[in-house]
Formats: sequence, C-alpha cells, structure tokens
Amino acid sequence: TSRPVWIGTSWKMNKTLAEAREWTAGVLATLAERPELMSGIQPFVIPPLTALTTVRELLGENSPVLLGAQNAHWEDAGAWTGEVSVPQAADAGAQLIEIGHSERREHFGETVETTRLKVAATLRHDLTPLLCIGEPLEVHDAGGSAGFILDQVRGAVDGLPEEQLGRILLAYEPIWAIGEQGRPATPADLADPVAALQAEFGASVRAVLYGGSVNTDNAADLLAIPGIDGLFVGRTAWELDGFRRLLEIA
Ligand code: G2H
Repeated sequence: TSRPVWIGTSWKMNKTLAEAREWTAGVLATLAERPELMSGIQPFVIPPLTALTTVRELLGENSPVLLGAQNAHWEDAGAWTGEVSVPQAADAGAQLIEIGHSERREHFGETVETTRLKVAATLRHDLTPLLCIGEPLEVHDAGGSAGFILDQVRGAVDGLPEEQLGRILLAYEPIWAIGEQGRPATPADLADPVAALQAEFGASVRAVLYGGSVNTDNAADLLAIPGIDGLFVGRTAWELDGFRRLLEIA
C-alpha cells in the first residue's frame, strides 16, 4: 500500500470561532465538490484549543480530515493551571497532539524531556503524536543539522517499543525556515538531515513531514524530496485558498 501525502496546518494562535467555522466549512465544501483532491492525501488541521470542538462538530466523527491540538500536558489531570491534558484534548475532538514545536521550545520551556513525556502520554491514550524537530541557524550553518535533529528525536522516543514508533509523525521544521523572518529550506538544505532521519527512523515512524515557510510556489519541490511524506504548513494554509492550492499540488 502506498503511503499518503500528508498536508496539514497549525493555526498557531490565530482565528476566532467564526473564522474557524468559515475555514472548516470551506474545506468541507471543496472536498465535497472535488473528492478527487483527497485521493492519496491525508489532510489535517490543528486549531487553537478554543476552536477544537467547533471544528470537530463541523467535520463530524468520521472525517477524512484529522484534527489535532497544538500541545497537551503529560499528566492526565491535576493541579496544572493553564494546561490541558491529552484525554481532555481527545474529549474535545483531537486525534493528533503536536509536540515540541520550536516556538514552544523557545518560549514555553519545552525540553527534550517534556517532549518525551508528552509523546508517551499521547501514545498511552491512543492518539497520534506529531513530534516537531528542527535546528537553529547556527547549527545549520555549522553543518550540524542532522545530528541535532536526530538527538531531538532519540530523546523524545527514548524507551518506546518499536510498534509504538510506528504511530509517530515527525515534522522537520528548521527554526531558521519558520515564520515571517524565515526563508524556506531548499532541497539542498534538506537533503542531509532528511536522509539522516530516514536512515534512522524512516522505516519505523509513520511519516516524515517538512514545515517552514511552505507556500504554493515551493510545495511541489519540497514534496519531491525523497523521504518527505508531506507538508506541515502555517501562514499559507490559514487562507482557505492557500490550503486548497496545496491539496491540488499534492
Ligand atoms: C512552521 C510552519 C507551520 P510557517 O511552524 O508548520 O509555519 O509555514 O508559517 O512558517
């Protein structure tokens, strides 16, 4: 069986409920009109927690579009003000949990150890971890990208049995490629780190995605890189049109 091409977006800290409804209804309408867009594709969307149940209600229970949360705590419940647990995210409709985005590592104290706890908690509750990894610019410039991201993955999956590895999605997002200040990675930038990920984890994990300034001009080239099974997209996919175009390209 051929592996699907993953096309997904995290909205980060964006969208009101009205905007969430508009985007979701637009995607559903597109997929209803043009079901062929779905062929070979696994779409997913990761709204802010405030919009999770709203998006779930619109998608319905058996949607082909997977739904995720941008973060979850590793404990199931307790005195953790401001946090949401994996079972709570699941209860609100999440199937995926995004873990270790560089914005959370940089601003919210996410460490390799907390990513490990969160991956384990996500698997324990039968949800899918989407583990984000990526190196800073100075590591990239020094040629250390592959080693850096391998260490991030090794730390986060430490102790997991092989069959659990098979449920993990990896998203390689070089920090220097993300957001307004970022420049998209080129196939040349990605060759080494992606090959290293494939060599160590490619046979075990479910898929390896690329993220960081993906747009409708570079998506096809990025998807053509051997070892890239999909795209994890921010800004370009927040507009319905951008997401639609990405589905067409994939
Ligand atoms: C990287 C990406 C989302 P953007 O975080 O996966 O965001 O495409 O806006 O760089």
